[in-house]
Amino acid sequence: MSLKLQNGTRLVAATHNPGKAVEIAALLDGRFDIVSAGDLGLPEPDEIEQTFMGNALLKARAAADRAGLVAIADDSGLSVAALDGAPGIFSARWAGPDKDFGHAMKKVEERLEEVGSGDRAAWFTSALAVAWPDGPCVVVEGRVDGTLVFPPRGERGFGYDPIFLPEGRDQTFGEMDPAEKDALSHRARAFEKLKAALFE
Ligand code: ITT
Repeated sequence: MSLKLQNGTRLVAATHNPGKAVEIAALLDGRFDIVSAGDLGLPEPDEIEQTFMGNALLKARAAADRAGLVAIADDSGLSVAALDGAPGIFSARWAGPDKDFGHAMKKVEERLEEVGSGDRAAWFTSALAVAWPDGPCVVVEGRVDGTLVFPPRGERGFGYDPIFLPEGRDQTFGEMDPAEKDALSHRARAFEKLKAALFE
């Protein structure tokens, strides 16, 4: 079988995060016929793996097999150097059941105060996995480096965007135009690799 995805292929975007779904659709640039996991009523699998790539593969596999369609999943998160890479794969879980990222960003700030480090280096990672129903899986990873700022700045984007200042820029992901974030984000970098590998 061919591991190339033809334009117009029907794809499941295996995410229940609306902010991510918007970015995935923008980064795929109208190339595919996308249906979301939410629209199909697919359940959210437990993210039991220890890596971004492992969890991305798990989510893509679950959606592809359930839907009988090629699925694309993202597993991503914020890693803070002074916190030994936390929250990392636990980024969504730090926001609690209410998905309160104001709380999660506060927790990052408090943990940094606790460790007493002035190092504000951080990075976002995105692992993107594509799975064919009962078939193979491909996974790639992208990363963007930056520094953390407190208090949070900007209302755009989602998750930890308001505290993340990408390298060489003076606006946080929460302040910048979504198209600018999509030109340099971890997710965009992972998509570049996916495009090189899979898109016709
Ligand atoms: P799905 O698993 O349904 O896709 P999720 O939100 O649970 O949704 P993850 O397990 O991959 O997704 O968690 C990633 C978290 O990391 C996400 O909830 C955000 O808070 C954060 N994150 C990832 N990418 C981000 C970005 O571009 N900007 C800000 N925060 C981001």
